[in-house]
Formats: sequence, C-alpha cells, structure tokens
Amino acid sequence: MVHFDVFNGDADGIGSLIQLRLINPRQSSLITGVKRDIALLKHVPINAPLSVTALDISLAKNREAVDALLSAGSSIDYIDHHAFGDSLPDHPSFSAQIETAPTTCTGLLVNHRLNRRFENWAIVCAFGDNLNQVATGLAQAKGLNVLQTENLQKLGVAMNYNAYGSTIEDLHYHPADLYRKLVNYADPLDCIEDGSSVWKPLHRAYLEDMEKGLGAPVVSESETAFAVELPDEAWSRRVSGVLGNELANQSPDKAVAILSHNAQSGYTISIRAPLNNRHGASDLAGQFPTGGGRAAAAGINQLDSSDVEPFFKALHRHWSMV
Ligand SMILES: [Mn+2]
Repeated sequence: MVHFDVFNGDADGIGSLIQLRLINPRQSSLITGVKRDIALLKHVPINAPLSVTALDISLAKNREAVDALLSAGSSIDYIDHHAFGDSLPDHPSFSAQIETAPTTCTGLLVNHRLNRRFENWAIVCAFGDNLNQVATGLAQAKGLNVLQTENLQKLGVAMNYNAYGSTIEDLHYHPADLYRKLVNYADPLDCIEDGSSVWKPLHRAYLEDMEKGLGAPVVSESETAFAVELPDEAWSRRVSGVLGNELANQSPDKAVAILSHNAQSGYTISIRAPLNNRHGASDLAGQFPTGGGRAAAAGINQLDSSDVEPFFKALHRHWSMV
C-alpha cells in the first residue's frame, strides 16, 4: 500500500520521522512545510486507500482531512502533542498516540514507542521544542557528556530554526530535503562529527541570522516584558521563532514580544510568556483581533501600526498583574 509520511517541518517533526524510518525503512511520499503550515493532511490524496503516518501536527487543525481519509478506506497512525479537539476519531483504521502535557513532544512519544532505540534523536526533538530541562535530563540519564549534550541542543535548535519562514522560499532547506540528509545518521552526533554533512552549512546559516536577530533594537521595555523589532526580510522570518526562545532563555522572568514588519505594512507579533511563569500569552494575544495561541507562546497575525502603542501598554500591564 502506498504510504505517506506527513510531518511538521521543524526539529520535532523531522526527528520523529527519522526515528520511525530508521527502525522501519519504507518508501513513502513526504508531505511537510514551514513550521506554521500545519494543515498538512489535506494534501494527502483521498481517491485511494493509503496508509498515513502523521507527526507533530495538531489533529484539531487536520480533523476534516482525517475523517475524509478514513472514509476513503485509508489508515492513519497519528503521533502528536498538540491540541486534538473534543474527541478522537472512533474508527478501526485510526490509531493515535497523543499526549498534550507541556513536558513532552512528538519525538519523545516516538522514543517511548521505540523503547529508546534512537534516543539521541528524541533529545534533538526535545531541544528543538525548547524542552531544555527534559532533554538535558534524558542526556544525563544515558551518560552523555556536556559537549555531546550541547551538540544535540545545537542541532535541535538549528533544525527548528530552519522551519521558520512565511513560505518554503524563505528557508535554507526544504524540510523534506533536510529529513533525507539527516536520516542517514542513526546517531545525530555522527552527523555533527561528519565534516561534509549538512550540519556545518545549517549551523553557519543559523549563527549568521541569529547574530542579526540579537542585534535587533529593543523598542519597549519594562520590569515585566520587553519587545524587539525586526525588518521585513527573509532572515527575520527565519530567525523570529528561535530568537524568541533565545531571548526568553536569557531573561526568564520577562515576557518577550517580537514585532516583525510584514508586507501588509503592519506587524506580525510573536509573544512568549516569561519562562518562569508560562501563562497568559494567549490571553494577551486574544485582546487583539487576529491574536491567538497557547498559554506559553502566542501571536498576533496582523497588528496595524496604530495599535503598536496600545499593544505595548497591554504587554507591560499583563504580567505586572500576575
Ligand atoms: Mn513539537
């Protein structure tokens, strides 16, 4: 039966598929995209019974396509840690491993399923999703040294970085290509050791963009939060997500907002709650028409320039009250 692997283009999605295909190599069609492009299952054809593996994409955002595929006779194996909606499909051809605890990610769920067979890849996934404590704990438990642990973290961060952009054209590597290059390594540490692997150019690109990102001006700051502003350029769209994580890690008691100039002459906003108080981001974003997200990380798709000052006020007030 024809098989489709459908996965988020970030570190967690790619690293999850790597683990599954290392243990069970099979020909498959790959469907993936930029990190925010999560409604991916609608791209799987529904005119023939297929088998599908879905990784690291919210079932709630793919439910219609899932139901259509199941009705067409396809079977789906769904592994994920995002919101799944009100209920899971009740169908004999649907199997799911879904956990939404904030301390897990898809790569860790796969690791559990495979009895930790490719655990270094799972650690890469966890670092990619910024689950640094969990990832470091796993690395220590299996006896990795500090350098090895740092290398897994760097790879996870760089893979995650590669997935950010408005479109595939913004990215350095199409996530499917990055997967094909990385699946050749049973241990991600070997990829880093290999001087001719994708690691070197990917990491160099990450460092270049991050240097620009960390140099971006702070445009508003208080005791509880700060905001930086990025221009409307491909590097900004690539670096905004990992820059948010990096700034949050550097200032764990403050909320972070990244304002990216967009093509609609306004801003796209990404908000991270303080690492030490991971609540309230979605409440703040929800005060604006195109805002939404999760408690720890949320965003506003379109903020007009005239709303920037009101946004700053709300940002600073929001975490001074909790
Ligand atoms: Mn994930």
